[in-house]
Amino acid sequence: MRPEALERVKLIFVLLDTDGNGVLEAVDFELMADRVVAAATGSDHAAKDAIVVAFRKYWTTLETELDANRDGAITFEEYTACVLSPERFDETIGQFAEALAALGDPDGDGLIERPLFVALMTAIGFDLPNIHAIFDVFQPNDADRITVDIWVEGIKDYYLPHKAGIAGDQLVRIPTS
Ligand SMILES: [Ca+2]
Ligand SMILES: [Ca+2]
Ligand SMILES: [Ca+2]
Repeated sequence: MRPEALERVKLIFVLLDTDGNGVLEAVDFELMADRVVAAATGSDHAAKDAIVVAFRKYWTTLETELDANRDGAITFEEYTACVLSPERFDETIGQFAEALAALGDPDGDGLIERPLFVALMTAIGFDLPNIHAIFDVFQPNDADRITVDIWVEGIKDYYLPHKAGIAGDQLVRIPTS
């Protein structure tokens, strides 16, 4: 695994542990879904339901694949096994990526404005300077909008252990400016 990928895995574990008790459990994904839905201003019920479903599938996939001792909680040690067989998570991450990016585009024009992107990423727990850094790497147009497609691909890349030098690395680095 690339060291950049390990840093990404560490960060996402900390963020997914929404209640901060040190392990991932079903409740973390319910809390996270609530926070993201609350930030999804302008989205309709179908789009909000889709992200709730995606977060629940995210949890059930992790539980099925990674809860080695079957205690209903995933430790960081258990979680890191996800990088050994990333293909088992492709479908789940893909569904999550599509549902999240859709919340960024409530008017369906395929473009995401920076303020809504910031709101959604803040709800997940990323730091503001990192959120702006990744938005800039996603090549916003003159109206400061990125495409839904580039965000979906960025989310998928984030989870791939062999990837380095990708947009998602902006979320784990300390911005210098
Ligand atoms: Ca937790
Ligand atoms: Ca466990
Ligand atoms: Ca839009």
